[in-house]
Amino acid sequence: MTSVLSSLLDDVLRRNAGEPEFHQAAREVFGSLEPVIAAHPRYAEAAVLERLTEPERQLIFRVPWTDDSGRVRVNRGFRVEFNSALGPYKGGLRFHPSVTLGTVKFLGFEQIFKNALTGLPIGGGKGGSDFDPKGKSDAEVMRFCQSFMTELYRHLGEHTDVPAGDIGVGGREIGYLFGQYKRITNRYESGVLTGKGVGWGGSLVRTEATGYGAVFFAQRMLATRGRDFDGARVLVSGSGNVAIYAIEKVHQFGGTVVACSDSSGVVYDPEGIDLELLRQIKEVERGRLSAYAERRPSADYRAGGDIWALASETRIDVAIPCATQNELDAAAAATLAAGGVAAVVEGANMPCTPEAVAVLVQSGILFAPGKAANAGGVATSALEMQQNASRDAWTFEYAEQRLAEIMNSIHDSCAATAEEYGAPGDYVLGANIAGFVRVADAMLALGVI
Ligand code: NDP
Ligand code: 2IT
Repeated sequence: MTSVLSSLLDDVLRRNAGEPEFHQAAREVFGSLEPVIAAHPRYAEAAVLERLTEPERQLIFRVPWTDDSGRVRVNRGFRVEFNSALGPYKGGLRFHPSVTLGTVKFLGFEQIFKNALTGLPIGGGKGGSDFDPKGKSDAEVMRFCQSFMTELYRHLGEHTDVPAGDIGVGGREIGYLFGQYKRITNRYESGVLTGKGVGWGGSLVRTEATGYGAVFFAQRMLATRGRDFDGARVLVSGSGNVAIYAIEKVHQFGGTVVACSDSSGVVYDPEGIDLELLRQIKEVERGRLSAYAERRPSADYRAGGDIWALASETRIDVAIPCATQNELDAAAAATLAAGGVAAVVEGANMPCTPEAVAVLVQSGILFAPGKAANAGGVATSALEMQQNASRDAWTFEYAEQRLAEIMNSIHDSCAATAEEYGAPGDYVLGANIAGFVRVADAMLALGVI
C-alpha cells in the first residue's frame, strides 16, 4: 500500500476506535485500491476515499418494548446510511445480541461495494439491534419491531432508505416492520422494505436469492478451472436463510452438501442434508439443528463442533460459509487446503478472517469474497423494488433467470477487473476495484456532497 493510502487508512482506524470489524473491512478494501488510485488521480483529488469511509448519516436510538410478563425492556437500534451516490440506501437489518455500531458500519461499508457490483440503482446502508429474537414469542417480536419502526420510519422511504432482512430478521419481522410503517405513515409504500411476503408485495425468489446466487457465482467460478458441482461434496456452515437455499441449489446442480451448522454445533450427514427436514425444523418449528440429527438416522450431531474440521476426515470439494463474520480462521483454511478443497465461496458477510483468506489464496484455492458472491440477495431486493414501482409481479422462472444473469455478470466483472489490474484470478481485488469505480465515478459526477 502507498504511504498516502496507508495514512488515509490510519485516519479511518483512529477516527473509528473500538470498531474492529469495520477496521477489518476497511483494511481489506484499501488493500486492493492502490492500482486504481495510482492510475486515476481524480479519485484522490476529490477525496473520494475520505468521503466513502465516512457514513452520510449514522442513527442510534432507544427501542423500549414490553415483554410477555409485562416487564419493560430496552434495546439499542442502529441504521447507518453509508452512501447514496448510486441510489437510496439499501441493506438489511440484523437482530442479534452481538450487534454494535461497529458491526453495522462494517456491514454498511461492504454493502456500498456489493450494491455497486450488482449494477442496479442502490446505495449502501445497514441497520439492526442488539435485540435477540431467539426464545421470544411472536407477540414479543411484534412489539419490538413496532417500537423499532416507530423511531426508524422517519428516516426511511422508497427513494431514501430501504431496509431488508439479515441475521435474525426474516419474513415475520419484515411483516411487523412493514405493518407499523404503513400504519404510521398512512401509505401503502411497498418499496420501502424488501423481503416482503409474496402475497403482499414481495418478489418470488427473494427468499432463495442469497443462497442461490452464491451457488450461481461458485458454478461460474469453478467453470474457469473446468469444474462444476456435479458429484461435488460440499460444506455449508449455518442453517439459516442463506445456508438453506445454498444447500438447495447445490443439490439441484448435482452436488451433495454433507454438513451444516448453527452456533451450538454441527450436523454431519454423509448421505446429504435432507432439505425438507431441515426446513421443517428451522423455518416451521424455529428449532435447533440438534433436532435434525435426532430425526435422521444417517446424521451425526457434534455439539460445539467445527464444521471445517470435517475436511480432514472426508473428501470436500467446495466450502460455503453462510453463518457470520470471522467464522473461518487460518487453521480452518489450512485444514481445507490440506483436504484438497477447490473453492471457498462466502455466502455470509466477511466469514473468512484475513489470515484465512491469505492461506486459501497461497494454496491456489479459488476464493469468492462475500461482497461479490452473496450479492444475489440485495440484487433480488432491487428487483423487488422494481416490481413494486411498476405494480407488477414476475414469475419464479423470470426472477431466477434475472438473478442468474446478475451473478454471472458480477463474476465476469470481478474476473475482468482483476485481469485488467494485473492480478488474474484475484476476486478480492476484482470485486473491490469494480465496486469502487462504479460508486466513485458517481460521487465525482455528483460533486462535493
Ligand atoms: P439467519 O438468521 O437466517 O441464519 C444465521 C445462521 O448463522 C444461523 O444458523 C445461526 O445460528 C448462525 N449464526 C449467526 N450468528 C452466529 C454466531 N455469532 N456464531 C455462530 N453462528 C452464528 O441469517 P442469514 O442466513 O440471513 O445470514 C447469514 C449470513 O449471510 C450473515 O453473514 C448475513 O449478513 C449474510 N447475508 C444475508 C443475506 C440475506 O439476504 N439474508 C444477504 C447477504 C448476506 P444460530 O441459529 O445458532 O444463531
Ligand atoms: O447483506 C446483505 O446483502 C443483506 N442482508 C441483504 C440486503 C438487502 O437489502 O436485501
